[in-house]
Amino acid sequence: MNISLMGRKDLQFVTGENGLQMDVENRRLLGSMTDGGSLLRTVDPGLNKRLDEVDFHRWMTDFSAFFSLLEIAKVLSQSCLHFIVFDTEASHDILKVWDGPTESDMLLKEWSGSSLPDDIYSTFNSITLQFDTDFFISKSGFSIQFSTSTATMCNDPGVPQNGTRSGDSREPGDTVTFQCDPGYQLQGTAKIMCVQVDNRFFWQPDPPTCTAACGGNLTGPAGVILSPNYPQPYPHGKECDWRIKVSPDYVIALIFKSFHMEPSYDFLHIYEGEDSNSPLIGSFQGSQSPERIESSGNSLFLAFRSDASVSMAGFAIDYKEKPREACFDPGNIMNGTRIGLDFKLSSTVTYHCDPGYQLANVATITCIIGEDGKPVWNRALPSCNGNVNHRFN
Ligand SMILES: [Ca+2]
Repeated sequence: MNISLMGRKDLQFVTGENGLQMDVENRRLLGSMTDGGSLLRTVDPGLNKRLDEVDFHRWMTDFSAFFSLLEIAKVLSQSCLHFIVFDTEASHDILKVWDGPTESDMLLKEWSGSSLPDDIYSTFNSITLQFDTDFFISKSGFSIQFSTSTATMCNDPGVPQNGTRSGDSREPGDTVTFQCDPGYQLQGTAKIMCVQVDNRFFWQPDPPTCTAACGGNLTGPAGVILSPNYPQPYPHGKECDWRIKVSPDYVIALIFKSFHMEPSYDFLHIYEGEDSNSPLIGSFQGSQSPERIESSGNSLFLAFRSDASVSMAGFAIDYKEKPREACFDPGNIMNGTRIGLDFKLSSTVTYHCDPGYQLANVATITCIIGEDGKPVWNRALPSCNGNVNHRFN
């Protein structure tokens, strides 16, 4: 099926309740189109006056493969597709969008599942949508708005999820750079340039994405470990290994920020050492993780294992190093200051409150050997309370 929408500037294509389907006998496309967003109607070539817009020959030819193609051609210069609704059977009912005709081989992107895609732009004067569905399970489908304009500069390259962008200029020759949030890895190139070729304006190379990778080697003094795809559910059947190694004479603390795994089937195993032959500290699953784990040596090995079904959001874990014979930096308190920068065993740190605030609890903490044989502060931090017997003049 091929629907050429000549010169239309705003048009929505909405699949029917049972997805996009074709009825050969009645020569009817089960799906609907809307003009301007309000009027939904089924494209029925037998009744519809827009017969000339539907290339029946292609439609019928391709029907045997249960294949549909919507081609929007002859727009001014570039098109923008804006998704209003998107819900298809993940991995089986797939929407593909090409820059130009399919023969151009320039696949912009493909989607399936239930996340709403971001806007997507063509750089040619046509854009092609192809929707492939299998014979099973139909979701509500998609609704897409499209608009066209004459390009004079590159499109907004967007900001990657879990990342940031520096630079706003989009003229030919301009560059913008991207950076990922801690724990995410840049897929692609950090710096891209706006390029003009004839009437086409496009970024080269394509803007990068930021993804939570499956495993890695971490050597910095601090960092973040995220389950693959975090905060989206982790993939099935994954084995991801992380090695953390900090300076000699330092130990590692893991601080669990979030932890959601399928109980009894998906695990995070943590080993005291460089690989899985080292002693196991613990195997964690479900939503029960320790608040914090501290190593005895300067390396930890984390092994994530997911089985073939059911996935959850996974985990976000901060790690940081500290000298072996010392407590962690205890931090500052609100409305107060501290004296003492030495966190070694038997060192003390003392807190003072700002004027107008009164100290609650004991002002001085001491680094001692805790019950687990590791250095720990002997008591909780004090706090500074405001408006205690405070008189307004
Ligand atoms: Ca699972």
